[in-house]
Amino acid sequence: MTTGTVAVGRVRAALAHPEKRVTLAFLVTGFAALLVGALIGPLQALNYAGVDLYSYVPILASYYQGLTLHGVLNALVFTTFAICGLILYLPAREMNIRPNMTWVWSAYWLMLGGLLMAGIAVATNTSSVMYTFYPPLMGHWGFYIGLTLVVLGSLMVGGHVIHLRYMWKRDHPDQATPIVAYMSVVTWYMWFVAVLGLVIEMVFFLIPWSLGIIDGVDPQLARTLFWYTGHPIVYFWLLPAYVSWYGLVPRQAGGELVSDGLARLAFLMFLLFSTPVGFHHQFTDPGIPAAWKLIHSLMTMMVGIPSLLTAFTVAASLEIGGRRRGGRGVFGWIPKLPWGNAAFTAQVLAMISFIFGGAGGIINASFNLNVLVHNTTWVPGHFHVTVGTATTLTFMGIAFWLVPHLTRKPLFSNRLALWASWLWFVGMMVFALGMHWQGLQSVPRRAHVSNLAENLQGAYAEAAVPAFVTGISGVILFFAVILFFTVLLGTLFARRQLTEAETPEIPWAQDVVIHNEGITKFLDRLVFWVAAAFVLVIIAYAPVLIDMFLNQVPVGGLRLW
Ligand code: HAS
Ligand code: CU
Repeated sequence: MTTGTVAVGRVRAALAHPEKRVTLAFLVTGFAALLVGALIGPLQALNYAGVDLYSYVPILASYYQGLTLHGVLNALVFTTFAICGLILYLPAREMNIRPNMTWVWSAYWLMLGGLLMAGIAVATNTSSVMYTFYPPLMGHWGFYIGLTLVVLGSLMVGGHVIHLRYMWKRDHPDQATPIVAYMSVVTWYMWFVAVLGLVIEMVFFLIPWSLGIIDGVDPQLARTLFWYTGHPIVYFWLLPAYVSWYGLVPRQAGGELVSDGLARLAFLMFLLFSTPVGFHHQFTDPGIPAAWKLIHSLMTMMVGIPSLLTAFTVAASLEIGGRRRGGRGVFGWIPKLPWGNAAFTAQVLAMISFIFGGAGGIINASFNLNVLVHNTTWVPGHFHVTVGTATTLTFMGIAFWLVPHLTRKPLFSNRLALWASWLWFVGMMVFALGMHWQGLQSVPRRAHVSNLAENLQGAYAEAAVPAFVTGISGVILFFAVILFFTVLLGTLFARRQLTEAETPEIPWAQDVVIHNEGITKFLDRLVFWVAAAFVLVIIAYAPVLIDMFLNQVPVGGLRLW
């Protein structure tokens, strides 16, 4: 083949799938945010081991500025950008419809503009308000408007994916939505239901407040609106990983998806139960009647069920793969899985971490146990094995095949990618061990414990062992970050182009046509299910929110940093 024909082939491929470039832009921007955010992480782990490195990092004015950057970039920015890439590209390819490029690029640029605004606000130390930005702490308006633009862009992408499914359904009235598209669209619908609280908080309260248009905000109302979105946002981070666990990983394992119906049911349950549970973040808040807290606690148990279904379906799907590869006996299929493939291994390690994340979550959600762990390091312990590993390590695993797929560049090194995945997994498990354990010793979260005031010296001496364990994890994770980004950048900047045959294809686990009949047809009536989700939300939130809106106690802003 001459260089000319190669070039023509490449141009044709790009024209056939122009959505590859926008997907890559979303992914790369997300991972760039993760690089900065994750590099701050080891400082925080070492903080808990009593090692204060903040004075050696002159660009960070305080522990709290570092923590805000870490949380905003990793949990809010990395996830949202990566998700907009993943669950735009996968459903569009599965349904074989080309997205409207002008629309999705506009969403991307809007989000990038928002990221720059919020990023500058935090980097210049005007907005060290953490990723929960509770009033009366007051950040710069650029922070709030920037984050709102990021959310708005994500809704543009989500709305478009919903529209693509609508077009697909029009052309295929006898078929059920293909499974990956189904899961993606349900995730976007869930996000639309979930985002309302945050949008109201930003548009009617925080933005006008930070601009000086209104004098005060009621902290209790703001917290409640925040957690209305703040819980389901964790499923917005998790469900795209589930899309891969159900829709792609079984194929990578050499197996298949064992149950299409259970997969759909699990996603529908997330649509219904993700949002009416936010009070489980506010069990210790005044102003919310205990009965409502208890109801949200019980609803949280409901939203645990689809994850238990997922554990069953995904494990069974992997088992088929392991047995097809020659595994025998009860556990003999496990060593037969393709552990040499980094794209696969990263995601299975992510699943294993989530067993612990889920167990901790159930403890958090228990009305009476929560008081033991709330506002201690237990909570960051929990969310580093959920969003920090189940989600992040899955996205890393996806990147190991998707970036070569999008760019036609070879993966820099599967071996290094395996090392990065294992180190991330081990580092996060050790971190979670240290943080959960310290939490049980009442060490507070979000505390600059390596720089305690004179009268508090030794206050957490009892937690010395888990504090040390946490510090070790920071060192392991530092190497994991370096290795992962070596692989990612090495892949992006590779000189060699893969041939068409060498380029990884999308590993669809299920490529059969599902007829739109019976229970599947019922599950496919998404507008009905969205309406049902709204009804549950109204029942769970209206009485308390109406009361809070009518009895506001606005307070002025504070800047404590
Ligand atoms: Fe959570 C706090 C309850 C899931 C993230 N959570 C947080 C915070 C974050 C977060 C960021 O009820 C802190 C917010 C803050 O800053 O204050 N969480 C839960 C519950 C679940 C849960 C019940 N959380 C998540 C997920 C997250 C996440 C997912 C991110 C992605 N969480 C809470 C509560 C709090 C909380 C309270 C407030 C605490 C407080 O006091 O402040 C459930 O969804 C968990 C269900 C999960 C399971 C596990 C299923 C296992 C699976 C893996 C199977 C493995 C396989 C591998 C197949 C039941 C699916 C097999 C492989 C082989 C090789 C054998
Ligand atoms: Cu929650």
